[in-house]
Amino acid sequence: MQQFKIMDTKNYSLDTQLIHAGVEPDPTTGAIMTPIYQTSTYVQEAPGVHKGYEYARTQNPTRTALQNALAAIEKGSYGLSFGSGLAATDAIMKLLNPGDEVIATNDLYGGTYRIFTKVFERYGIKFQFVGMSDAGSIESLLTEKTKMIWIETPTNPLLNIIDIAACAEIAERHNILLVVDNTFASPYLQNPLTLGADIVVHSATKYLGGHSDVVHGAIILNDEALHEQLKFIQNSCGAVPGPHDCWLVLRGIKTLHVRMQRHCENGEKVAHFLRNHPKVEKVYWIGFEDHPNHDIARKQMRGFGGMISFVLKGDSLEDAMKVLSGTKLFALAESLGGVESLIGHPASMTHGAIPREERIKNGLADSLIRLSVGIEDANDLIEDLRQAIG
Ligand code: P1T
Repeated sequence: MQQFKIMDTKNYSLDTQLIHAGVEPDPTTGAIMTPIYQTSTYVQEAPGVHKGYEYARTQNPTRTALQNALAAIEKGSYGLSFGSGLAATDAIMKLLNPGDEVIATNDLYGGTYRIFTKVFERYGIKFQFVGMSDAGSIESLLTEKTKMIWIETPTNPLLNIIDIAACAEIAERHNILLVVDNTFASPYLQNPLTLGADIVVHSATKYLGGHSDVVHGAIILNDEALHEQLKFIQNSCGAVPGPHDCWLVLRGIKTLHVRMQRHCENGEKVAHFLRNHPKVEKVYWIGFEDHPNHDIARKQMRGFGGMISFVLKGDSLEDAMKVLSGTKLFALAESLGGVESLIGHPASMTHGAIPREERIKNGLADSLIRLSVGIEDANDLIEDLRQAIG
């Protein structure tokens, strides 16, 4: 069998990389689309004599194509795919040892908070959750035991912006790892590795997949030794995705640029509509010039995305519930980043795992409504919100 030849896409723009990176016509048939290698094992000619593939937990050609594509579009050297975003997070945490400490942002996906506090704290890893709008304030919290800074930016669901380059500078000086969850931005809007981050993690379930039809996770990084460790964990712990799921993400990636452009356009229109609505108290959207870290968003991102949160005047949970049940186009569902618009209630849905006291302290109100603005017609989306808000 001929080996896969991977096209070197380094000199092409991101829009071209999204379509070609990692992907080559199938060497056996010329199929332009990477086949779904639905196999658990590969036949060897003699023990140890094989075509580079031994067992599908360890390697799968569909996964290899995706991992190479992920590395290219995140401007990294290596990509690793996992069965979910949280499986990728789990693998990163397994780099640590009992007694190690992690400084994590205090606004983050509820499932990430849950795996940190309910799983890894049991294994002796300590987490400190802190506001990071002023990245410089992290430094005073570091101890000899701190081994990792974990950030999401923009954060889920309050759309805080954290200065990646400033965090990377602190992490480098203290010889600790900076991990950036880049799910909300996607590689189209932000590339943390180019700003000095050590590891990028994605819930590829979201913008990368883009069609709400697959659960998937990804890690991208530059350091060879760290890649070897994570590849070892990927194979040893086995949270690998199936080839069909890899194929769905590969297909999603090909349209990331055109989808993200429309997510950004629609997000801007919906954010302004909400801000001007008399019944809306506050809109969280990173494109507003008075967003506390708007300048940092401008510096490190190429657009503002499709994620918006808001609270109604009066801060009434009952009114929020009416809006949540009243939209027709915005579907009431967990998740984000798909072509269709979603509406959600973080306090009871995506962030239900965070104790209420902790949530409120960090600014996540019971009445907060979160939108994942899709790529439908913006006027239809605005009309839907208008009739639901009343
Ligand atoms: O769902 P999964 O693919 O395991 O990804 C977890 C995850 C990680 N990081 C961020 C920033 C996320 O938003 C998520 C998943 N989030 C949702 C399901 C949600 O609706 O917010």
